[in-house]
Amino acid sequence: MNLLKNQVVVITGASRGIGEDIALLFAKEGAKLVLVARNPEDLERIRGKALQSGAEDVLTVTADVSREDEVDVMAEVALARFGSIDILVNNAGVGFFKPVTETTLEEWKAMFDVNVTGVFLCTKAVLPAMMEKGSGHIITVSSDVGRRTIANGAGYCATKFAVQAFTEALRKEIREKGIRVSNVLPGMTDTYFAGSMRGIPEKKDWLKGEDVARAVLYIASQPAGVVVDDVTIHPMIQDY
Ligand code: NJP
Repeated sequence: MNLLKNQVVVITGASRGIGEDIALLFAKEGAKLVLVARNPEDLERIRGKALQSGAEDVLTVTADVSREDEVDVMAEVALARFGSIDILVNNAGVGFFKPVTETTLEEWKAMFDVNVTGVFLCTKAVLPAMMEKGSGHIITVSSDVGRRTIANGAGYCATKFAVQAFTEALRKEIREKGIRVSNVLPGMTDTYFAGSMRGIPEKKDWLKGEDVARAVLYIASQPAGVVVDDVTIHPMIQDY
């Protein structure tokens, strides 16, 4: 279909789960991909699959999205290789699901470092080039619990509410610069990440990563001048 032909797309957390499925779907649409995560071996595996799926070019960058130095280098090498960044997909995320009394400060900080600071740093790193070009799209994989809360998810929900606030304010701030800001808010999705949750329904009802990826593609492939703000996607049966 080539919906993303000549589009340079940075995807964080691209080494498995939802990020992998976004990478492979975008590859089929002919995008040039920059795949980001901390584990280089996993990234290389996805790079091979993305090239087989039709990606025009694939660069992998090992980086921790919560580290400003590594994120800045990621943006620099992406720009050096491709000359521009058209779409940033902020997808990397971590979650610890347990009662507040059992949540350690380390876990709390890890969630805020990746889910909130990581989105801030990656967005900040790509914005100057987008502003110079006068176009771009920041798409963040938030969560349906960025708008509602669940028991045993207080810290995680707090990070996703924070991300919703950050991106909604950013949308107003950079609209005039020609840059779109969109969010996908998925419900339970069958990934490694979701394996860490407790007290939730049986896995059979969950979304697949590719369901979320299709929502991201829908957002990313709108004509210029059309902005999809938020897409909430969840399983038909979601009783948690
Ligand atoms: O998670 P998982 P999902 N720096 O664990 C990477 C949201 N979400 O695909 O760094 C850079 O399979 C990690 O790679 P590595 C969720 O909040 C999910 O389910 O090598 N990258 C891997 O590629 C998140 O925002 C559900 O460990 C880092 C990827 O992130 C997004 O969906 C429901 C990193 C995580 O893959 C993708 O999650 C919902 C770092 N510091 C929202 N830390 C759900 N699954 O049910 C991790 O509402 N990564």
